[in-house]
Amino acid sequence: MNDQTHLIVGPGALGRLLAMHLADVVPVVLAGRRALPAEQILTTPEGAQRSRRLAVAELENLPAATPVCLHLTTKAYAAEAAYAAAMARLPGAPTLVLWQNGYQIQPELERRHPGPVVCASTTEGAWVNGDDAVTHAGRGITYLGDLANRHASACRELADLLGQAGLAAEAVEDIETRLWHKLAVNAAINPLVARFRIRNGQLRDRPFRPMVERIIAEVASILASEHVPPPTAGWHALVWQVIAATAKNRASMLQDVMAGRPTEREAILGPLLAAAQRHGIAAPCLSELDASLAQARPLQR
Ligand code: KPL
Repeated sequence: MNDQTHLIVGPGALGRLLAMHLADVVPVVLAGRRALPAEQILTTPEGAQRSRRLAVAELENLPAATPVCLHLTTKAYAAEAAYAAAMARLPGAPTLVLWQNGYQIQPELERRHPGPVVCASTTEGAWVNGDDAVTHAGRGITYLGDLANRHASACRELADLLGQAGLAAEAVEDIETRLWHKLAVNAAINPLVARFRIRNGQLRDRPFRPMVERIIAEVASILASEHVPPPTAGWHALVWQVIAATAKNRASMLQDVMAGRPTEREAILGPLLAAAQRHGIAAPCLSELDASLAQARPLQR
C-alpha cells in the first residue's frame, strides 16, 4: 500500500464492484474481516466477464501505511466498527469516502474523522456470486459531496477518477439532500418488502399500495419539518418511479432478512423517527414497521 492507494473496506457487492473498476486506474487494496480470493471475476451489465487479480487483505492485518483514500463500503450498521478497525492501523488521515445508505453514520464520522470526509450516494446495482465473483447488474450514477462543502476539489477529483474507471460519477453541492432523498425512497420500499417478503413491484398491488402512500405522507411531513427540499417531481413520483424501475428486485433489506443478517433499519428509519420525535410529528406506520423489523427473524426454509 502506498500514498496513491485506494483502500476499500467492505468486500460486499459494492466494494468488489468499486475495486474491480478502480484497479484499472489506481493501486487498490480490498480489505474485509477475512481476505477474499485475490482472483475475482466481474460480470458486466452486458453479460461480458473479465477476471482480475486484486490485492486483498484482512482488516486486522492491514499494512501500516496511509492510503490516499479509505472507501468504507460496508453496510451502514457495520461502518463504525470497520472505520475504527481500519483507522487503528493507518498512521495518517486519508480522505474518507462513505458509501452507506441512510443518514446516520455520515454526520457522525464527518465529526470524528481528522481528514476530509466525502459522502457517496450511488444507484449502481450489483450482487455477489460467492467469494470470487461480482455481477454488475445495472449501471447507475454516483453522486459525491461533503456535508459542509469544504472539499469540493477532492469530490471533483474522485468523480473524475471513477469516470476514468468506468463508473459514472458527479461531484455535487447538495449531497445531504441527495442522501435524504435516497433514504426516503428506501424508507418507503425496504421495510415493507422486508416485512411482507415481496418483490418491489408487488407494492403496486393491494393491500400494499395504500401502505406505501401512507409511508410517503409520513416521510414527506417529517422531511418538510427538517427543511429537506422535496425532489423536483415530488415524493410520490420519485418513490413510484423507483418501484417501477426495480419491480423485479428483492430489495437489500429483504435479502438481509432472508439471510438472517442485521438490516439497515436503524440507518434508514432511525433518522426519520428521531426527526419525527424532535418535531412532535406522529409517524405510526414508520414506528410500526421499525418495531416489526426489530424483531425480524430469518425466513424458515
Ligand atoms: O436501494 C434499494 C435497495 O434495495 O436497498 C431499492 C431502491 C429499494 C431497490 O431495491
